[in-house]
Parts: sequence; C-alpha cells; structure tokens
Amino acid sequence: MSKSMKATLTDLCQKEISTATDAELYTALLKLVHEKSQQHVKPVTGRKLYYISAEFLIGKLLSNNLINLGLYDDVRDTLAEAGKALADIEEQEPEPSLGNGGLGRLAACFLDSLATLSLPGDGVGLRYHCGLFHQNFKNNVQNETPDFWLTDQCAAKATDTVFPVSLAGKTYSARLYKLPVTGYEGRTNTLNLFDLDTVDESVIGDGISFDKKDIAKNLTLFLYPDDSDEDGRLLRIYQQYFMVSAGAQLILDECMARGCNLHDLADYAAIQINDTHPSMVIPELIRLLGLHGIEFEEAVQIVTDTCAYTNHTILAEALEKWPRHYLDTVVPQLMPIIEKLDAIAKTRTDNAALAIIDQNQVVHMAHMDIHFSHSTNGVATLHTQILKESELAGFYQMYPDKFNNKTNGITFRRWLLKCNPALTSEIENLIGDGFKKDASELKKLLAYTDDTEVLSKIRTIKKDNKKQLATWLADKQGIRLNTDALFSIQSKRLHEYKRQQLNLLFLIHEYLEIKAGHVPATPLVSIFGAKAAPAYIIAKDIIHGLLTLSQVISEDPQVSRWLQLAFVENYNVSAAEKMIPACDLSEQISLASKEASGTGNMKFMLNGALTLGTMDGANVEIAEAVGNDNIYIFGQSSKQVIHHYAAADYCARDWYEADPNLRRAIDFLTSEEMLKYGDEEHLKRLQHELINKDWFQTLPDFNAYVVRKEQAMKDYAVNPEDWSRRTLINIAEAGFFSSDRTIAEYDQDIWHLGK
Ligand code: 475
Repeated sequence: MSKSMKATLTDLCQKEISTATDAELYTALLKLVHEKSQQHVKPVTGRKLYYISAEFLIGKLLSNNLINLGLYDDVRDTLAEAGKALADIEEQEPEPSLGNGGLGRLAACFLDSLATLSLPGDGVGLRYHCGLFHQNFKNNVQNETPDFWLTDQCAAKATDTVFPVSLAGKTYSARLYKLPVTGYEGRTNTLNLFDLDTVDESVIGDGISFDKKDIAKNLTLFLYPDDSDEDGRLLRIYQQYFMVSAGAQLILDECMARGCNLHDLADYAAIQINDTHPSMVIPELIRLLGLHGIEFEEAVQIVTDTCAYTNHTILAEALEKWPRHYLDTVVPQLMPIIEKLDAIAKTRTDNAALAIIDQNQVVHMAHMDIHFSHSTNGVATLHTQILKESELAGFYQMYPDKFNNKTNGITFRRWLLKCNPALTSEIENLIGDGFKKDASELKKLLAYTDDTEVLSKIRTIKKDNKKQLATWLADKQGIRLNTDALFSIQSKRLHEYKRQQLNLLFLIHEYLEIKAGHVPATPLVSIFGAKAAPAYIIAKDIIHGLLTLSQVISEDPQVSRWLQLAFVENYNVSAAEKMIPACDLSEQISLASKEASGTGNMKFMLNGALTLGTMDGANVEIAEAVGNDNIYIFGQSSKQVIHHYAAADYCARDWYEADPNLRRAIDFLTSEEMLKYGDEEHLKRLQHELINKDWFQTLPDFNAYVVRKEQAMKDYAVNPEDWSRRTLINIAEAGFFSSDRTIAEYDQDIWHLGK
C-alpha cells in the first residue's frame, strides 16, 4: 500500500479520506489526474494529426485515466483502506454526451491509442451541451429528454482562445475548450472542443424540442438535431461549418506557431476527416490559405496533401449531400470555392456520377473528400472492397492509389482492463502483462485451451460478470435476470440494417415454440441496448415491438422460466462496459454488405463471447481469425445481397407466404397477446413494413438465423467446457482488433506523424 497516495489524497481533500464525501474524493481525484497527465504533455515535432469528428463518444474518464497513468490499483486500494469504493466515486462523474454510435466511439478509441503510442494527435469537435438525448421508456415507447451532462467539473476547460466564424453572413465566436487525453504509459494529447458562449439550455421545450432557427442560442445544444425538416438540416450545416472553420483556424495557428509558412502545411499537419460531417474543412482551408495570400491552385494542392477521408458507411442516406441553396444560405463564402473544385473535378472526368455538384444542384460531400484529399479509406476489408467494386467504383478507377483499408479496432484499456478486471487479472496470471501494450501477445493464451482449470476459471469469471450485470439491471430497472441462462446481447444504434427486428422475430418464434411445449436447450436471456433517432419511425416501432414482447413474456410464467427479454434503457458507454463482459453470445446480425465494420463485435469477442453473425464488416475478419468452429455464421452473403439490390428482385411477401414459421412470427406482432400491452398503430406499421418492404432483407435470413442460434444454445447447454474453450480462443485471437494496431497502420500509410 502506498503511503504517499494516502498522503496525496488527504492533501487534495484537505481532510482524512475516511471523512471525505464521494463528491470531495471525486474532485480530489480529478485534480490528481489533471496534474499527472500534464506531466506527460510533450512538445510536438514534425507532423501532427488533427482528427476532426462530429462525435467523440469518450465515456467516463476518471477510471480510464487512472489506469492509463498507472495509478488505478494504488488509488483503489488506498480508498478501500479508508472504507471507500472507487466504483461509488465513479458514480459522481456524469457520462459525457458527445457521441452516438460506432463512428464516435471509434474516434475515442483512436485518441486513446494515439496517446498510448506517443503519437502527436489531437481531436477537433463540438462541445454539445446535451449531446445525444437521454432515452427512457414509457408505455413501451421510447421518449427523449435532454441529457444535461456538463458540470463545472467537466474536464473540458474553457480557454481564452476564440475564433470568428461567419454563419449566414453573421459573425459568431467559437470558444475553444481543451480536454486532456492521456495514453497508457504514453503522452498526453488534447481533445479540442468548440462552443458558442450564447448557447442557452433554457430554450429547450417539451422533450428535446427547441426553436431551430435561433442559432445563437441553439447551435451546440444537441448532437444530430432532428433533420426531418429543412430548419433541422440547415442547423446541421451550421454546426458542421462552425466546427470546421474554428478547427481550421486552430490548425493554422498551431502550425504557424511551430514555424510553418503555410506553403509547407502538409509537413506540419495531417487532417483526418471522420465521415462527411467535417468535409467542409477542405474548402474552408482553401479559403483561409487564400486569405494568407496563397494562390488557389497551390492551396488546393496543399489541402489535398494534408487531408485524408474515412468512409464509415455505404448507406446512401448517410452519405451526406446538401441542396446547393442550403450552402448558399449558411456558408456563402464557401460556395465559390466549392464551384471551382467542382469545375476542376469535371476537368478530370466526364463521369457525371463523380461530380461534386450534380445536375440537380446537389452538393455531394463525399465526392469533394475523394477528389481533394490524398487518401480514402474503408474501415474493414470487406467494406473497402465493396467501396472499390461497387459504391465508389468510379472513384477507385480514377484514383486507385488513394484507396486503402484500415480495419477498425478498439482500445483494450477501456474494453478489457477497465470493464473486465477479473478477466484481465486472469490473463495476466497466465501470460504476464505484455498484452497491455502489445495485444498480439494474447495469442499466448492458446497454450491453455485444453487446461480444464483455466477453462473453469474463465467460466466462473463470466458467471460473476453476469451476476454483476443482473444486480445492476435489478437496481436500475427492477428486472431480475436468470444468470444460469445463456446471455445473448445485441447492443448498438437502432437501425433496420442492423436488424434488431430479426432478433425480435426469433424471440417471438421461441415464445411460440415454448407455448407449444417445445422448450429450448437452455434458458435464454436476450438483452438489448439501442437508441433510435427521434424521427426514425420504424426504428421506434422496432423498439416498441421488443418492449411489448418483453412484457408479454414476463407476464407469462410458463415462458419466462425459459426466455427473458431485457431492454437496457439509455444505452451508453457505461452501460456497454457492464453488458459486454457478461455476454455469452454476441449478436452481429446486420444484412451482409451494410455494416461497414462494427466495433461492438470486437469488444464482445475480447471479453469472451462467441459471435452469432452474418459475413459482414469485421465479422468476416473475426471469422478468419477464430475459424469456423468458434463462431456462428449464417445468412446471405454480401454478393447475394448486392445482386438482389442491383436486380431489384427481392419480394418480402413471397418469403412471408412461403414460410409458415416466419408467417406465424410476423402475424404475432398484431396478436391479441401483443395488443394487450402494445400500441396497434406501431405494431401494424412494423408488420406492414416487414411484409411489404423489408428493405434490409430480414425474411430470407430468418430460417438460417433460427437454426444457428438454436445450435448455439444447444452447444452452450450440452458442453459448457467446450464453450469455454471456444471463448478462450476468441480472446486469444482478439489482438488484431486493438486500435493500437489500427492507429499504427494509419500512421504508417497515411499520417507519418512526428516526422
Ligand atoms: C458504422 N454514424 C460501423 C463504425 O467505423 C463502424 C452517421 C450519420 C449520422 C449519425 N450517425 C452516423 C455512423 O455512420 C456510424 O456510427 N457508423 C459506424 O462507424 C466505425 O464500425 O459499422 O456503422
């Protein structure tokens, strides 16, 4: 036990630890972390990365920072000696609300890995006051309320730096806030977040509604404000330009302070554009370089050499394109530049499909990124291949050297060390702690796949994690889970392509089977975590279907002995940290070709879950790593799916009519049982959608899904030891999916930082 930690904390609290409140201890620990992390701030030489992103889904920071600074054990033990629990103190920290899904969490993992690898790389984003909405359930329906997460103690501190940003001809001041990002035994970088002093949380009315026109008061209130109307879409452009203009000014200032003459900007800065939300940074930098006296053509070259673009999706609706008149309104200063870029692009190709401004006067942000940055990357091997062969084939033919793959990764500090201490220490006992910095060392675990003692330990750890999750859910939502059951978890944004509705149909099927006297091989607990975008009607209907079914099951003792459906309210990073270590079966069931990568799939694997998935995104690479015996793959291939889309020959109703089990499950959506607790309008709409449209081809995969999942349930029940052996293989093979590996690849191929 370190005496000095006791003395340090006592000093910081100005009282005995045992008499300090959790709030006082939290404040003391924040100071401790801040002081220590400042010791790892190092000067920047050579090229520095700026990762610009609308989202940074960072999660709570205290424990992670303590781990990265090597203080965690000492602090935990010192507190315990004084009768205090670090877990209680963690509860003092509000959950940062700066992101939505995989794209934002990836940005957070990348910041951790950059700092861990001692690479100079900062984030640039927005300081949302309420970020993504808080989700709660009432009458089996999702409701949204604002998530006021900012407190005086927020680690993002205001600076005196402000940049002028012109929006619709009016000048606003973007204030810079800085949040230190400390790596594991690495350096401390910064997450730069911009905000407007005049933003006013009191303008929020019912739920999360507000006057979308009052930019001075609403600009940074919410992440992804409802864009189902024109004012909402304009607001997104206001936000995006505010972020990139302030960011670009920061980048130029920092580089000039380090001696850059702007002609050599690409030697000082690498800018990674995280999906299309920050794409306007390209014309904005060209504009700013022009103000510094650099000719247009040279500016275009400088910006191309500096910027790189990551694509995270092939879904057409997520590839941003804006009617030109939106940009004319919000950023008239950029339009002449975008027009010139479009003209250059048109000199390079006759293919109208590759234009920045199309014949309908719509501006394609991704097209601007690809023409005027030096790198375009996908986020998993399959995804990059689809970009090259289908979605962006025309661009790939034009710029084959720009295209590259960077398979996503996750930071093991948060997704193993922090969230699963029991598994971490067992791994450490077996193979030492080298895996914390070199994840490929996890392969050493393969030596233990026949060691029954180790396998039994792995099983005990999983069981304990399930009990902890059950306790947490009982406290939070009053749900009692059967911890002897197989835990299957699907947690991710709610989207039709991710196919939570397929899981819903399976659960209805199981329910009906049990009612008919066919009990499953093992009791099953099916857990969901997901938020639906507030204006995404069908997504909300799917949530309603799941919540309603959950009630039908829980009110039926005959079924609930065998089957439970738990929906975790307000799924976020902290919830994920509790759910993932408790999972047996990881549900990665997107329609093949649609999930660019997935990163939850990696987190579950690392924590010893087996994957039930389609050959989509990084599932393909997980399957390659663990081998077919250690994963449950089902469903159409991406080739088949792409073919059906091209031929437009998919007819959901044919499948509905041909398969009695499927028909029975879909019909049940509007059954008496469901209508007892559910709303007819929601359930009918969902049913109608499935039978008449089913854009993401749920029905053709239903049968294969049922068969594979029932097989998994049987394997789990019949041979627990073999199941543990297979989970150990998954853990051992997870090393490739460390974001340290991903970041090392970005650095080697695209950024060349510090050089
Ligand atoms: C992919 N979010 C995952 C992950 O690469 C992938 C976009 C627009 C508006 C609101 N949210 C978004 C995303 O597109 C997103 O999260 N994409 C995800 O990026 C990281 O692993 O497959 O869906």
